[in-house]
Amino acid sequence: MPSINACLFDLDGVIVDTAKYHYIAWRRLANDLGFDLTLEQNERLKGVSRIESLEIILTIGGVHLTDEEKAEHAAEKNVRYLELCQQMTPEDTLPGVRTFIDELKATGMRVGLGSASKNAKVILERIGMLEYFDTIVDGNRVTKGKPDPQVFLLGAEDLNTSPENCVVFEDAVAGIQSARSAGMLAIGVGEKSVLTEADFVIEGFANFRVHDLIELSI
Ligand code: B16
Ligand code: MG
Repeated sequence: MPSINACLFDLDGVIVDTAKYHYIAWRRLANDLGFDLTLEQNERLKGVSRIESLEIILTIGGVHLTDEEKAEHAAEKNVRYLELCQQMTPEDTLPGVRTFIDELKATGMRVGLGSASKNAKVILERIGMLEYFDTIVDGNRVTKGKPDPQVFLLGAEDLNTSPENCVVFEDAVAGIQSARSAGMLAIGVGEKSVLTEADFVIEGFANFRVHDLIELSI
């Protein structure tokens, strides 16, 4: 297997648990439109862009809107989401991930962010990790969302490396598909039963160190 010299991290669900805030904001929107959104249905929104998430929700509720109405509702949801994110602090960083990235950087590994979120920089700022990444590819830079490989291919390009030398850490099915079609090693963060297409799955970074990554990638 080619040697790994770069790691690309998804944001929501890998670095920080923002899924709960996305859920609250989307659920309120669904309620405003007259239906409910379950936690199980919310799983389908992970890793998916804002507007595509709205399309999924409208299908769930059987609601038809004009493009203009969709844009208004997506903007409204984002205002609510950002309000909820105001309460985030560095304490909200998921266990072990900061130490893991520190350790990666100490070994000379390049580190990038690959997120579908247009709010990625605001979130990173709130948790004090804006300066951690050698590159940030977010929802403002991509034209094709996950499962398209674009987000991670741009990350590899920014880090002057090749896809086969990159590892991706992802919590969403769409993100694992994106990493795999980019030709990168895809490590799922979460449950094996959900992330079935990942090369490996880890529970999180609390018990995962750089030597574990090296073992997985050889
Ligand atoms: P925003 P990731 C994704 O981030 C989230 O998983 C997904 O639930 C969200 O809809 C998407 O970002 C867009 O987020 O509304 O902030 O632009 O997991 O790719 O880091
Ligand atoms: Mg995610």
